Amino acid sequence: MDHNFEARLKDLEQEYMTLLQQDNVPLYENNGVYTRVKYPVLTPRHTPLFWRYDLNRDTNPFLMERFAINAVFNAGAIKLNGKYFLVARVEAGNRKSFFAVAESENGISNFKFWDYPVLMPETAEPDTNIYDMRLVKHEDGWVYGLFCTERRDPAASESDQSAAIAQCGIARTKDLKEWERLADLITPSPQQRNVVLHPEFIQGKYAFYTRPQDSFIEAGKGGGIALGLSSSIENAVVSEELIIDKKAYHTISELKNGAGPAPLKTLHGWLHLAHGVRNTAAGLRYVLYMFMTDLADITKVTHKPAGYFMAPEGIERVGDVSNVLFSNGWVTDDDGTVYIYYASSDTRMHVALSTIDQLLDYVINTAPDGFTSATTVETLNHLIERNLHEKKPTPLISNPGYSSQSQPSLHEDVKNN
Ligand code: M1P
Repeated sequence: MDHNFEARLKDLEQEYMTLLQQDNVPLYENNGVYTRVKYPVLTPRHTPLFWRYDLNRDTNPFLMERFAINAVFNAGAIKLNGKYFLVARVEAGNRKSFFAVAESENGISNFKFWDYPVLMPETAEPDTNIYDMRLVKHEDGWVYGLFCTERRDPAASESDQSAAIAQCGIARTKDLKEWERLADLITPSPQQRNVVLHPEFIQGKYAFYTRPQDSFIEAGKGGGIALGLSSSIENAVVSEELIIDKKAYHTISELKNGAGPAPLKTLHGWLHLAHGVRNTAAGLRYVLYMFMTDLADITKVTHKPAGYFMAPEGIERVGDVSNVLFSNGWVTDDDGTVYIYYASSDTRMHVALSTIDQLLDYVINTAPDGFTSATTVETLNHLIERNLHEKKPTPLISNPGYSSQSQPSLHEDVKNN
């Protein structure tokens, strides 16, 4: 074995610098909706060497990895002071996750972790595991991070060491450095994951997208993405969860679904990105889908294209939990560019690029699910007919006032996300 400490360290440093300096490039993708970017934006190899190695020759003569990083995924995202920040779920080799901030100047390349991970304060009931932060700049002036806090189920028998209770942890910050932990969200549901804070007050209250869930994995009779209101954020209590986007038989979300990042406000409605889950012989399959809710009534889904928006492809299909795409962060630039940060297979982070105009066109003009094979053929035949026999295709769903050439741009400046 080569014990040449200095030479190995130089190699490690070189490899790390090359990775961080690698410029990312949008790939040519022809679906017209979004463009994937070539390289993952964060992986375990992006974590600093001084997290993984004891760099002291005396205490670590073999230059061994002393702290394993298993995965970097499911990052919340926000743009602050012109920079793009990801608050990633970093999973150590011991399966415990924690949050760490990485920043980039352009949102697609050179994401660099801050030296220290987030020191998340705890409530009186310590967290065993924390993960999947959704960041939102709320109109009350705070940046909130909502995340899943997981603890062992106190009712589980000694022989069952996997039963857990998931709940929503809430923390707030001004700078992503200092975090104030608030009380965990209380809801009627025994389990809670994928909770997202709406960026604006609704009827003077904080609005939470929740996912009522019966058990740790199964949503059970918890039927989909819900909305609930709380008058307090410091001691948030949602007493009623109204399902706004339910799971449905023989769809991409027949098993369960969950909200992604906080919705984006546009002139036409709130754009939502979410994940849908179905079971297959090969295990669960997680895909991303979109829908839009009404500006005046955020419980009302106005548009929902059939099927998925993005599904795992190529290398994305393989990882710790294969066949999973998951997104809990996106960022909008003032020019309408949307950076969709997504994780593949609970292993690494990627970004895809789109625009508010493209996403609106996709959501408004893609046919909804008719829930049967016959209605699917009907939708396809409608498109074929128009393509073969009409010179000027019209949108499937009319969108008065909207054209892809419209000036000014359709998106409203949403500076928080
Ligand atoms: O393993 C896939 C995902 O499973 C959970 O999501 P959900 O609660 O919707 O099933 C989460 O643990 C998530 O972190 C993970 O990516």
